[in-house]
Amino acid sequence: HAADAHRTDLMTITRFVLNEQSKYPESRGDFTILLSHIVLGCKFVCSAVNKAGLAKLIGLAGETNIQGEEQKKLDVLSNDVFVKALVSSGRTSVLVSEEDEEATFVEPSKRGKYCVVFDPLDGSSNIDCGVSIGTIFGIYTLDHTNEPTTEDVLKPGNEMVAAGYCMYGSSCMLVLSTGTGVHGFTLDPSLGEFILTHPDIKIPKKGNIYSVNEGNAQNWDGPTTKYVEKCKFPKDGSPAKSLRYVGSMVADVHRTLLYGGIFLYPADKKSPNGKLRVLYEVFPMSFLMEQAGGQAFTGQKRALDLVPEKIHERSPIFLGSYDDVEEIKALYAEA
Ligand code: AHM
Ligand code: MG
Repeated sequence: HAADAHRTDLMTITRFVLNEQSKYPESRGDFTILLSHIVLGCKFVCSAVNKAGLAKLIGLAGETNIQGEEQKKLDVLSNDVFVKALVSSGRTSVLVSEEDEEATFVEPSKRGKYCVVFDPLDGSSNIDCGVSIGTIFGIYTLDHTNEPTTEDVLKPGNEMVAAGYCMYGSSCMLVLSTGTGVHGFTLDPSLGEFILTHPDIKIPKKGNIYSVNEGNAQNWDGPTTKYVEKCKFPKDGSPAKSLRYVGSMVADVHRTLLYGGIFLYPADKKSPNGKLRVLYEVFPMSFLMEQAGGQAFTGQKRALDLVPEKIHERSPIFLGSYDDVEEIKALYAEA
């Protein structure tokens, strides 16, 4: 039976990536090794998040991170685990983490051909109440043998070779794209393996959910204000959209990917570049959205065409179903 084959012929994430790589005869398995270290980090964070209440891991570590926010213990722990896992993979040269002001340059003996940008634990305001949080990552290749610099990651998102996120929610899910569609893997805790459960995710062409922090509405610009007004009071006879906003980018984007709709973190008068960071929030999510058939727009251009000048740069972002993003693009075009 098909169902039985499913239960006994397990497509783990490693097997999946090895299959993909075998299409490239020159590949030596470096990416698979890198990914297995990212997966290890995700499993560790998943287990730490699940134990957080019990183990009293929750609480302030007494430090603030570079964005001036209070840093929770789990953030520090997750960052340490990812940095160490990535360095020890022997496949990375430059790391950029939301939690570290400066990029990490891997010592020469441990260097490899990839650069990884990541937010080890995004959605920190949700940690203390047990709401879904996640890890976001993007991967570039190093295209030279000179001393690595931040220039190696200050590249447009369309040059990423892979991107993904892991959501620590009601189940632990890793969603990955290596540029050949988007695939979702669910952690089977009894096996400790991510199993392919959502092959080739395609976002619905149009959705009926919008997701935004409406508390910022008084500071929005014209096009964003008009768009949200349209969601609530459509004039063309279509039904009003539902509002869903977790405040955890991974959870809000994951829902958008599966159910369709649009996620917005626009510019506002107080934050002219929005809140979300280009390298490790906007780019990976935009990469996934495009790979799933959706779009990602900054208010000015295709998000993946941005060229960041600083590693912690921010950008407004509108991403989701193709038709829904098309509408916001039209509003910006006529503004
Ligand atoms: P963080 O990196 O401090 O966790 O902030 C990022 C989070 C995103 O997960 C989420 O989309 C956004 O901040 C929510 O921001 P706001 O509370 O302003 O709506
Ligand atoms: Mg974060």
